[in-house]
Amino acid sequence: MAYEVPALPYDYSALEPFIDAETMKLHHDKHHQAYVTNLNAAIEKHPALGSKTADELIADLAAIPEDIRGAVRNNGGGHSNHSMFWTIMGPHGAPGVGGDPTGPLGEQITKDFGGFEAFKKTFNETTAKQFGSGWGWLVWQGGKLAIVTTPNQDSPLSQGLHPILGNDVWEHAYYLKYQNRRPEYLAAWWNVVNWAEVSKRFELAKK
Ligand code: MN3
Repeated sequence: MAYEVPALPYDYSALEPFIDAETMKLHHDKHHQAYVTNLNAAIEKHPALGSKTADELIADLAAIPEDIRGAVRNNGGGHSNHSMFWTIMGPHGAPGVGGDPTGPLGEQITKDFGGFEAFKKTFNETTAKQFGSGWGWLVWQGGKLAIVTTPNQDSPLSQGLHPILGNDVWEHAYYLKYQNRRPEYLAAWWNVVNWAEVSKRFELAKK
C-alpha cells in the first residue's frame, strides 16, 4: 500500500484571508504530493518497510537502511509534518478555531509559558529565527510543553518528542501572500489554528 496525500479537510479557500487559496493548492497538491511520491520511491527499494506509517518510519530513523535513510528522513518527515499541518488548521470562526485554547491544554500553556499571549510571543519569536526552511513546534516532553524548531522536514518524532502543533515556515507556505514577511505570517496563522484538534493531540501525547 503506497503512501497517499490525505484530502484537505476543508476547501483551498477556507483559510482566507490568512492563508490564500493559491498557496494552499500548491502546498497541498504539489509540495506535499512530491514528498509522498519521493517517499514511495524510496520504500520501493525496501518494500517490507511499507507496512509502517510515516510517523513510525521517522520515529526510528536508525532502523531505516542507510541507502534510503536520508530520503525517508526528508520525505517521510515531509509527509508526516504536512499530514499533521492540514488537520490542525481550520476556517477562522469555526468551533474551536482561532481564539484562545481552552480546557486542559489552555491550562497547561498558562502553567508552562505564563499565559497564551506569552506563549504566542515566544513561539513567534523562536520560529521567526529558524534559519532557512523548517518548522516551529509545540511539543510535549517529560510532563511539560516546550517550543522547539527543526530544520528542513525534520520531525520532533525523531527526537522522541510528541508534536502537539507545528507551523510550516518554508517559504512555500507563505511567500505568495507574505513574501519575506515571515513574522506577519506567523502572527496571522493563529487565526486558523484548530484548537479542538490540537487539544486531541495533547490528550494523546499525555498517554
Ligand atoms: Mn510545507
